[in-house]
Amino acid sequence: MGIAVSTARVPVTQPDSGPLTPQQLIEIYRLMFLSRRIDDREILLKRQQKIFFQVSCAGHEAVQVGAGLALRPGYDWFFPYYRDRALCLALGVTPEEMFLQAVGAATDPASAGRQMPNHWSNRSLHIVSTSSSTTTQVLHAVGCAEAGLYLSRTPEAAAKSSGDYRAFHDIDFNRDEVALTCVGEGSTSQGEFWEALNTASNRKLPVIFCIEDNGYAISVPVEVNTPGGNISKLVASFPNFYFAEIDGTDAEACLRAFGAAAEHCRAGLGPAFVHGHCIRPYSHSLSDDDKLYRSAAERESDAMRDPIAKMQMRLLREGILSADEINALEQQIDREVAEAADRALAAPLPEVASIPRQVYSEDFDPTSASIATDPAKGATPPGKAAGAKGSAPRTMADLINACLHDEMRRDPRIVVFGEDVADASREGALAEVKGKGGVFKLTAGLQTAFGSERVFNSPLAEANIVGRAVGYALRGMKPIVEIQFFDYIWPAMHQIHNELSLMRWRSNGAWASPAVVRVPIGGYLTGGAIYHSQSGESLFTHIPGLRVVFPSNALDANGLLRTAIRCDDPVLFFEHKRLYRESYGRALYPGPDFAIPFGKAKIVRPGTEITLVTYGAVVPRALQAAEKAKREHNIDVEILDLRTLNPYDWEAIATSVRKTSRVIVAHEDMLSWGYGAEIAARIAEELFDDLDAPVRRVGAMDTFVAYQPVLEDAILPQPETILKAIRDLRAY
Ligand SMILES: Cc1ncc(C[n+]2csc(CCOP(=O)(O)OP(=O)(O)O)c2C)c(N)n1
Ligand SMILES: [Mg+2]
Repeated sequence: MGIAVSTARVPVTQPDSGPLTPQQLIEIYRLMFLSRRIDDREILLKRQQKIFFQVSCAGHEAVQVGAGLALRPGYDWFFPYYRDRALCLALGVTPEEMFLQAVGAATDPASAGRQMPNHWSNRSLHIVSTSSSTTTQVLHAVGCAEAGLYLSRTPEAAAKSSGDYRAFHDIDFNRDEVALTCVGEGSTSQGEFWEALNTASNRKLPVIFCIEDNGYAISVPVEVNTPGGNISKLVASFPNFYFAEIDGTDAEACLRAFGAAAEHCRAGLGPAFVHGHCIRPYSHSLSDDDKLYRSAAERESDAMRDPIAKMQMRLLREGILSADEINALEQQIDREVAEAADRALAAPLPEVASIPRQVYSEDFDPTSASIATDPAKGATPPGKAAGAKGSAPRTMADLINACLHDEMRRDPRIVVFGEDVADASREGALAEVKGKGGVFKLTAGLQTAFGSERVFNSPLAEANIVGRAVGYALRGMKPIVEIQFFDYIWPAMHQIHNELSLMRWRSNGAWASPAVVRVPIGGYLTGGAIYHSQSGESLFTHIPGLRVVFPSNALDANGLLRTAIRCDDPVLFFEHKRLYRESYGRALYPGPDFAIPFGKAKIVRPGTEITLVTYGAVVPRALQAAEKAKREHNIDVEILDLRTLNPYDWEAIATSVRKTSRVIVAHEDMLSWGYGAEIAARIAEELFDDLDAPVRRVGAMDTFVAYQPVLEDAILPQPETILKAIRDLRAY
């Protein structure tokens, strides 16, 4: 028969739809061979130093083409990993686009020269930006799938709306869509893999987990990663799954397995797990040499299972193509690959000026003065019945809770989840109980008001919380998640640092995950001890792409949380536990639209002789110190509450320091490497001529926070510590 090579996809093959047509088999072979030849060309280019990294798909082509052809690009959702070249080709990414990424061209559509080759991203095909971190993407697939279910039940949530992040996010969803996520067998050792199976199983989500098992994770063989050497056996008891363990070098078996998996998911029966045994004929990457750790016999037996050779034999055996026709097809592919590579090598390189682009949203500026509203406008005047919003000054906890209620009412895209945030997961209990609503009660009443689809408990797994939030947010939803204590944010650090904050920059703005992560933080609790008193905000202000907010009072917390929710960047929203219910900083309910722009410090106490820059729970302590300094020592201190730590209000700091010529930066976190180090360094660098004394810092001792109050008091900065710094600085 004649060769018909086309770029059109073969139609979706359902499991019982009879034998594959010759045309489909040729198309499968074409895609697999194309993928291998792109790898080979990249290897050549790497040796010629025209590209800078190479990781190949070789040996995985059959399982990937099977997955790609069984699913629908631009309809289903794809969370691949770095080997998934053949998958992406099957979905519609072009060879030229792949080479553009390999050379790091300005026109690389996946990342504009920011990511290594094979770090996929294509908005219109629904291929979500891939990182190098193994396994983080599985939780994004879970969040994406549950967002899809929510949207299909609540289609009005997809409506565009001006004035906030919704204006910039097109939402598309399909009632029977599925999310595919792929990992190697080694990556199944990551905790996030099990966290994703947990939620997909529990919530019966339409997620297909594809395990591309080539028997090695770089040099580590499968039995080291997987007890018993077979991941299928370990996961077999998860409820609601469709399971398939297949020869991942047999393209037809793969296509049928993914067809059946998709059918199970589309029918709403739950997730699927497709485990394909494939091979790795090339080393892990061009930086690896598998001859260092694999025997020759093992490598040879792998080679006998090469999926491309197997498919070629089948085409010949079944008389679908002759040897000459195969040759002609391969030559045509070689030409296509060579031309695509040449075009990519001639493509323009990125401008150095492009580097800062897309760190943050270019559509919504959360520092804009136009965000600011007058609190008095929305507030109910005092004198109303007790308990009514606005009838009396409210705590920070109350006004955060009020903001969450108001925003959830306004915006159906908001979902809230985390540990213990629901009123009661067993809804029936709510007829007789009051509900939990968070260990600090900050989310109290939200589930009762907005339902269990929008407010629900997560498993006790912090990476699960943030990873799923990324999956929700990247398709336009607005997750507001809670990490129960700052002290336990660390399992989520990987997701926060490498995913949440990076999604926009690494995809050059094609994807973003503007979620809000609320985090109770800090000490001064009298008995909070090591694991309920931690600070550490500078670890997060050190992450580009992440907004960091740290209010010190009820009104600021309300207005800044509203901006956090409405803005288009991921926000870490720190809530100091000690301030939740203090009498300091209570305020009237400011109404449902009160908002404060980011990056605007507040002068809490005007003064002329010393500038004291601070935030969080140190604000009331600094005020006490400043009052005493005035009263007892006649020193006039100006206190600036930064309110947001990234961005921060440099203008306010500079203006005050130019006036006073003396400055202290005070915070609760440890002194060394703390937030104050950066502020102090910048003041020294840019305001040196304005200073009459060295910049002083006040912070906690360089230890953890101890349980016994005598120790806690000595470890954390107190009003007396601050007063001493004020007096020393005045005397300098
Ligand atoms: C979280 C994380 N840890 C370590 C690495 C370094 N690393 C890259 S690939 C890899 C092995 C992955 O093996 P497997 O999951 O089996 O996938 P394969 O490469 O074999 O397809 C490792 C350890 C990484 N990228 N991410
Ligand atoms: Mg592997």
